[in-house]
Amino acid sequence: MVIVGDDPASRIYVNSKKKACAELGIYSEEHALPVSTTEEELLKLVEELNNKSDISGILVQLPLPEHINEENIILAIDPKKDVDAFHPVNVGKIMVGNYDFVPCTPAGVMELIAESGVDIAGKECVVVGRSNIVGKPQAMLLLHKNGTVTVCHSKTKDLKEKTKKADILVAAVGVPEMITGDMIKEGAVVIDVGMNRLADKKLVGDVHFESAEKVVSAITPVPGGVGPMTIAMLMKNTVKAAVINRTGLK
Ligand code: L34
Repeated sequence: MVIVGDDPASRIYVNSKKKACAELGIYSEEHALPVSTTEEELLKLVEELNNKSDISGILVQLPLPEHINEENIILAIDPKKDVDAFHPVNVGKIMVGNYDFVPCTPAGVMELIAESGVDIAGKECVVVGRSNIVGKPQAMLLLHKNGTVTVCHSKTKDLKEKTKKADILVAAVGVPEMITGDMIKEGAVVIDVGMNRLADKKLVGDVHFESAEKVVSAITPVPGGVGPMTIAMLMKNTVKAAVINRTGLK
């Protein structure tokens, strides 16, 4: 795990990842670098980790400080060690539908849906948000499970009209409590990927839980929903990476 700078949220997430590794008996090391780290220095560290045979997975916690180009760093990670599945090779594999690593947050959402016994095939799935980390891969994963997928974003006209049609609604916009109960279809399954810290330190999702709860058949809370699943899926990818890198088997 590589963390650059002192973003408090990133610190919490990386600590949780370290703890999960320890609990499972996965060896982990943390490389905490100062905010003044240059792109060149970070690239050098990634290269070193690429070449270390006892390291199966590399995770560079995002966001990175502004002076570092995230794309360059992601491109430098060996795709076989890319447990986030952010490298374009792994992104491409997801698009094609033949992949080793699934990005952790969308994978966690899929696991939640599957474990709840919800069948995705033929359902109206609406993803609100189109980030490379969540929205786009989420849409692909739902499509692979034969959902009818709509991706909404900041330029979408009449968002409510779209969300109201969703049997499965994934909110990944990053706007606190933006999706309210009146925007949700009766009986829908709602997955809240949002992780917004309000001024009073309260952590809320992208869904207004109190109004949504009255309408849905199932909904994930924040905290205690998608966040811990993200970490669980990272562990799954890491074990997979260890097997692939040591044996060449899948
Ligand atoms: N490289 N960067 C990389 N990989 C990732 O997979 C992430 N992400 C996102 C941010 N940057 C990343 C995470 O790890 C978001 N994320 C993440 C992971 C865990 C949790 C939230 C976001 C989590 O455990 N959330 C807790 C609450 C923690 C708190 O109190 O702040 C929850 O119960 O939702």
